Amino acid sequence: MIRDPDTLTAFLDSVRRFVKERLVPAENTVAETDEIPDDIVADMKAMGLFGLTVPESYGGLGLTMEEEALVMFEMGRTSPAFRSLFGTTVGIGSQGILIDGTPAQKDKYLPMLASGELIASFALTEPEAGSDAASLRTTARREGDHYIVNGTKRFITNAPLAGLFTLMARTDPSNKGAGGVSAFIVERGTPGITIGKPDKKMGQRGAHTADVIFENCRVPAANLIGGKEGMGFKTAMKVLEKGRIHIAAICVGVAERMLEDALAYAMERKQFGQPIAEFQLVQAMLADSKMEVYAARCMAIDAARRRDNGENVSTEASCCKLFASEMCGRVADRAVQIFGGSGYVADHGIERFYRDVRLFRIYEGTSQIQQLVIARNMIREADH
Ligand code: COS
Repeated sequence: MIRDPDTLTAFLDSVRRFVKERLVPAENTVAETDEIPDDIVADMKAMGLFGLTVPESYGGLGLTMEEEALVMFEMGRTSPAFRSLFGTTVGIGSQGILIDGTPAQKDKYLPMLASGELIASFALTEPEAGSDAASLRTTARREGDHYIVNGTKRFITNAPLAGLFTLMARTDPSNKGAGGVSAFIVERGTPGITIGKPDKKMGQRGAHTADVIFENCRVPAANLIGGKEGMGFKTAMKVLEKGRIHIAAICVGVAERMLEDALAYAMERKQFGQPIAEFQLVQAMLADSKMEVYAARCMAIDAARRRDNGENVSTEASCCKLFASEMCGRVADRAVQIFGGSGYVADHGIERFYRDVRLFRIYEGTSQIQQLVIARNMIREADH
C-alpha cells in the first residue's frame, strides 16, 4: 500500500544518506559515551523520524506499515541504539493512543509525539511479569476523577528520557488475568514517579532502560486509554503485534549491514595467498546469511502489506519477529567468524553489533513467546 512512490523514494534516500553520513560515523562515539549527540537527535526530529507512524493530521508522516518497514530496513544499517531513540515513540510508546485512544487523547498527545517534543515509553514489563504480561501487579485504583497508581515497571526503554508513558496497570484487583488490566497515558511530570538508575546492559549503548516506580501517582481518569477499563491488555497486544513487524524490519537492516561489512572484510583479508572470500567454507557463511536476510525481508514486507490490508496478522507478525531476530543472531555470529580474531576485538565494530543484536530475540516478546503465539493461533484456527 505504498501511496506515493516518489515521495517515499525521496524519503528513503534521505534516511539512507542520514544513516551513512551522520549515524555510521558516530557509532563509536555513541558506544564510548553511551549518549546520542544532541545535534543528531535534533536532526532526527527535523527529518520527522519521531512522527513516522503518526497520521498527517496530527503532524506525522502517516506511513503505512509497509512504508515503515522500508524505512526500518534503512535505519537498521547502523547501531540499533539510534533506532531505539525514536522507535519506541513511533512504535510501542505511541501506538496505544493511536490504536485505542479517544479523539481527545489523540488531539492532545499525538502532535507532541510526532514532533519529538515528547518521547514515549511503553511500560508493561515488571519484576515479576515479563513473558506472562497479563499477571502484572501494578495497580490503578479509581478515586474520584483520578486513578492512584502503585507499582514498579522494569527494563523500560527510554524511561530516563520519556515525557510520557503508556502504562498498563490493574484496575480490577478481583480479576488477576488480562481482563483486569487497563492502559493509561501518564505524563512524566506527574508527582509520584521515580526513574531508577539506568541499567548496565550487554549492548545497545546509547539506548537506556530503567525501572519506573509509581508511588501513589495520581493519573487523571481522562488518561485511561479509550476511556474504558479492562481493555489495556488487548491494547498492549495490538501494539506489540505491530511492534514485532517493526523489529523484524530492523533486524533485516542490521543483518544487511553486518553482512556487507563481513563481505568487504572477506574480499580484502588474505590468507593462504588469496582473499578469504575465495574459500568455499567462507562462501557458505556468506551465502547462508544472504539467503536468510532475503527470506526475513520478504516476510517482513508480506506481514506489513497484510496488516495494511486490514488482515489479522498476529501469526505473521510473530513469524517474522521470530525468524528475523534469530536470523540476525546467526548472521552476527557468522560475521564475527568471518572477521576471525579481528571480529573479537572492538576495532571493527562487529563484536559491538554481535552484542547489540542479542536483544532482538528477547524484547517485544521472546522467541519462545512468538513460538507460543504462532502455535496457539494454528490450533485455534484448526479448531474452527
Ligand atoms: N490483538 C488483540 N487482542 C489480543 C491479541 C492481539 N494480538 N493477543 C491476545 N489478545 C486478546 C485475546 O483475544 C484475549 O482476549 P479475550 O479474553 O477477550 O479472549 C486477551 O487478549 C488475553 O489473551 P491470552 O488469553 O492469549 O493471554 P495470555 O495471558 O495467555 O498471554 C501471551 C498471551 C503470552 C502471548 C502474552 O502475554 C504475550 O505476548 N507475552 C509477551 C509479552 C511481551 O511481548 N513482552 C515484551 C514487553 S514489551 S518490550
